[in-house]
Amino acid sequence: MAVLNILRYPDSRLHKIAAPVTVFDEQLKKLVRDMADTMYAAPGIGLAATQIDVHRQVIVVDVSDRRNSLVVLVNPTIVESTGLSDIEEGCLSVPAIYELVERAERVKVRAYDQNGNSFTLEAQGLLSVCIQHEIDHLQGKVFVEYLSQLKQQRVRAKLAKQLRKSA
Ligand code: K1U
Ligand code: ZN
Repeated sequence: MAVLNILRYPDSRLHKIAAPVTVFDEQLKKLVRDMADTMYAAPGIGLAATQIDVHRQVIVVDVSDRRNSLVVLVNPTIVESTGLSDIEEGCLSVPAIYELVERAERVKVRAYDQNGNSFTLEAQGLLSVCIQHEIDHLQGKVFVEYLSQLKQQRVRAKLAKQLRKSA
């Protein structure tokens, strides 16, 4: 089991754009296992490789209550989105900040699993929002960057206070 360090906003490495995975090998399977361990330990319901400073298009998600329904998305692409969600988001890279961001209620995603098998997933509700949030991470975008400048200033002030407290 390997629980890895999660980058904290505003770390500039969170803005790197992830490259597509081209080789589905043992190293990729280990990355997926480590990401799942890190997500469950946090605890979180999703994690993008970007957040552990690995800039490859890999996401893990588990929104189940029993934490036993891991979804692995390699090179994910949203091919359809409909509706408007009203679910507040959190982020392991922005601890203790929860905000509403405009997201689609339902998405259809094409991706590969860790073995290189392609599949299509139709998601709604929390799973849909979480997948959109994680795909943003792969594109170097953190959810607070959708907020107004004023709200972003408040977030930065809160995070700085958290850091001072923990020092
Ligand atoms: O990407 C991340 O930082 C993970 C993030 C995913 C997410 C949560 C909510 C809406 C959109 C995306 C989290 O997991 S934050 C933690 C969290 O929401 C949670 C943790 C434990 C139990 C239930 C939820
Ligand atoms: Zn996040």
